[in-house]
Amino acid sequence: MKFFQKPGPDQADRVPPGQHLAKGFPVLTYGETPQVAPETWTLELFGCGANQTLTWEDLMALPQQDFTADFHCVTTWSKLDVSWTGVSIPDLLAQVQLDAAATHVMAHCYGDYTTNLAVSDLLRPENFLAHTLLGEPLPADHGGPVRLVVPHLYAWKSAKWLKGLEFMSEEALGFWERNGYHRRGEPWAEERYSDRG
Ligand SMILES: Nc1nc2c(c(=O)[nH]1)N[C@H]1C(S)=C(S)[C@@H](COP(=O)(O)O)O[C@H]1N2
Ligand SMILES: [Mo]
Repeated sequence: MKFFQKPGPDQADRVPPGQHLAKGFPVLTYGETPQVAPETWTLELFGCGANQTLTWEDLMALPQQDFTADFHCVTTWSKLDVSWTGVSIPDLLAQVQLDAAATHVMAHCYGDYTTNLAVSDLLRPENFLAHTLLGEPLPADHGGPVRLVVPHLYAWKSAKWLKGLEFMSEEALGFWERNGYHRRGEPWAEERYSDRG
């Protein structure tokens, strides 16, 4: 069986260095897959002036958009043009009055995975919370009911089963970042591993 395809000429310039195109859409999860029903899902926005809990209904009441984005896993597979539906991060945070001190964020997940981002890397219009993948409810193994998607960074930043965004005035490291992965993870610069000794 062949797991990787050679990118065509039109796709080659969209595949970052050291990456290969995956067939299908692999699932990459550390540990068990949490089972979270939309009715019980909540998202806490907290820290540095944020103080809000969103339910599924609240999320659905926000502007809904289709997003097409490339997806790059640090284990070297990439998938181009994944189509999702959800809510952009600027729309999600429109009502949140963040302190000027809020420079970093920790994404918290059901199942206790965490990943860290700079606020400037989170607050981009191409970032979003996804609840739909290819027109179907986001499957549990891909992070349903709701995941974060941050296309410009390696996919370990795209937290599945998202349950919280914690705003912070200094950087803290998430799960993979404490275990050797790069604090930022930009695929075109191949920011795969931490340079801390
Ligand atoms: N909560 C949680 N989010 C996670 C992970 C995880 O193990 N737990 N794995 C990350 C990694 S390493 C990748 S590559 C992508 C994989 O997403 P997929 O399983 O939908 O392909 O999810 C990221 N988000
Ligand atoms: Mo990954």
